[in-house]
Amino acid sequence: MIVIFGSAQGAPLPLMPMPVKVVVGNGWLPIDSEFGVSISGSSDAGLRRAVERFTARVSRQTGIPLIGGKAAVFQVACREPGSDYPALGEDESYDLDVLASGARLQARTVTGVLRGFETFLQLIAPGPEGFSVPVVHIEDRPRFAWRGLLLDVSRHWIPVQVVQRNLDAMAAVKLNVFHWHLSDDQGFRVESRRFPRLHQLGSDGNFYTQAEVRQVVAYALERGIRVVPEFDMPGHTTAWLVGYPELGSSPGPYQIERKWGIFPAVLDPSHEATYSFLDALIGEMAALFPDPYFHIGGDEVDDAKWKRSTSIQAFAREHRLASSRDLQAYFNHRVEKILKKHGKIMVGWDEVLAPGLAPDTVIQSWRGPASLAEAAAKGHGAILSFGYYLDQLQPAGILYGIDPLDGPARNLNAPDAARILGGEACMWSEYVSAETVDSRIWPRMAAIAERFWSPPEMADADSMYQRLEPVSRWLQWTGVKHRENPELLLDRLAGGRPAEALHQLAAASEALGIEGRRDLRDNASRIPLNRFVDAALPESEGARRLERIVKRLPDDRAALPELRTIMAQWAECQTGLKATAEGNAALAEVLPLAANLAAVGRIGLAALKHIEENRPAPAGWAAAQIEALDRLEQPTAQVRLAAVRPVRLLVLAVPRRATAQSDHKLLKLRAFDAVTNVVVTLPQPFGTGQGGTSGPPWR
Ligand code: TNX
Repeated sequence: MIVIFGSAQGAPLPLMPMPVKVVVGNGWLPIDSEFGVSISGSSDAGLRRAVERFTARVSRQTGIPLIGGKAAVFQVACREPGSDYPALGEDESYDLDVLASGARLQARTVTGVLRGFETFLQLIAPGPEGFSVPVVHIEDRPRFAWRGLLLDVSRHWIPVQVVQRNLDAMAAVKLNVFHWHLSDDQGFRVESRRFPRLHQLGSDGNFYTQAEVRQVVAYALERGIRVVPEFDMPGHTTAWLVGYPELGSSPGPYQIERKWGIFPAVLDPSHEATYSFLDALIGEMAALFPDPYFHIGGDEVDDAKWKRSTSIQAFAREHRLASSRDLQAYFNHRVEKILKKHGKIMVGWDEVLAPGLAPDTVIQSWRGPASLAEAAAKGHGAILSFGYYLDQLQPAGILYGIDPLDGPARNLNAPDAARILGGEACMWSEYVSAETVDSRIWPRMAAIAERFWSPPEMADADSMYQRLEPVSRWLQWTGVKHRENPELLLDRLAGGRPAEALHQLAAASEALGIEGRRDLRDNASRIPLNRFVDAALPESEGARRLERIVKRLPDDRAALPELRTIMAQWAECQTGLKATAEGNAALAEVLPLAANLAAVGRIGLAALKHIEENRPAPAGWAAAQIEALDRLEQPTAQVRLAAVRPVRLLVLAVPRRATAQSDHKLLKLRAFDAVTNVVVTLPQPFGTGQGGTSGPPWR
């Protein structure tokens, strides 16, 4: 395998996921109004629609209305007709050749063509002669067959339109599984005609009609994305029991949960009526979702109600089910049979792994690489989600560093390792709304998509970050609002007043993830997600750019004026914000943060002065600044100041005289931080090896 990536200018091509093989040549293929696509080989309606969408996107990205004419500019050769539905493990490979005179895309399947189109679209850029694509030869295929995104639409409602734009962005980075987490304690989100009280009483009116479900499934399949529905059971079922309390392990009545956490509502596994209900419901849902895989959740079952019920305990004794685990295994076994009857293969979280589980059941691992490897070693298909929890808002570099085949999976023999099908990032929506979800998924999801698609050697975080920024901007053309909505949220907070300082402050900040927002666990679903933290991004592009610049000091002094401008802006932030924030309750919590940024800016200015004048700082100065920066980095208003990181590097770049002993120690420690760039404290690996009822430590 050869991976040559780069462009004539030396910057890496903004491709993500990076293809298996990229050979860049000389010259460009111009895109003008005569750009057109011809299809040879197999050509069916699905492929023709894909071509239409593709040309519309070329037009959208360039602003050039395409009138066609030179139909042969882009030749697409697809060897096989499209399938009715994308299959797990289907051939997604493609070859793309771009010459100055025209381009050619070859693939066996329509899905391969779709993947190739996205690569081509990522390559379009304005060049010396107008919009063009570099001359290039690309060969590409995915590393893993299962490359997914879980979207929780229960904790916060996510309307169809938002789902669809995220499907477009998923397809753009070659993801192929949309895991739709459709029910949980806070909402049952699909219309059920068999059991209408599920959506009528369990959703606050926020549910997808069956027509909408079909629409989304069709939308996804046109983009080469499978839709795997999840109906979480037997726990996480409060919303079901509001309308059907008789299915519960205690009499009820039940109400939709308004909080976040793990709740006692749990289906009664001892009751035949539970299984006839599930048979009818699964039958109804199986007909809506063509995918052969059907997710039953199975996570985090609180067994208190089982233990307290005399009838359930009697049932357990009668069936020799010694523990709650056994009881859940019995339940899973029954559900698995129902799924089989309706032509479905079961998928479940780690907790469903138990002796006697049907061998084709796929395990999705949230507990970690050990349980992933265990599932694979026991003969099950396995998907890694541990480490890819988007709701923790970790930087892309951390997510990128996690590989489904790392850790214990390395010790698996080849057939066992082959059962690790891939991974899924999880967008749990406790602290995410329809407005903010795009910015919590993108662009970080693109880095994970590269992990799932590209060869494992493609692991250099610097290269990833260099490409992530252009890819993030490009993703806007797919329709996702990860950059647009946060700006709007800030303007809303400013209420029409000038908001420059507020935008600067947001650009210098990073929102805390789920662990940092625990104070909102109660009354949670009714608290609007319209604060500064909701507008702040998980990761600051600006801070990262500054870090890169500062790391080039003192050799590259050309950047000093720009650094000074930014530090001065920061130093002014508090003053700037005051006028915007006056009499505005929503911004009150942001003022101390602005004061902190101003302090960071002042430290930066002082450091720059030393650097510019090449004047050593007095003994103890650097250590004192580092200590101050540590304090300024402590979260305020549920965000962390990313601005601290480049300024810390700046302080370390200040020339020093023979340093006092205490300085030495401190600076050595800090320099280590700066080099490894460990900017967040990683949360403890959660749930590793623990029972089903205890959740991650932050819950
Ligand atoms: C755990 S891991 C959950 C979800 C929560 C999430 C919050 C798993 C299968 N369940 O119910 O939303 O943590 O991060």
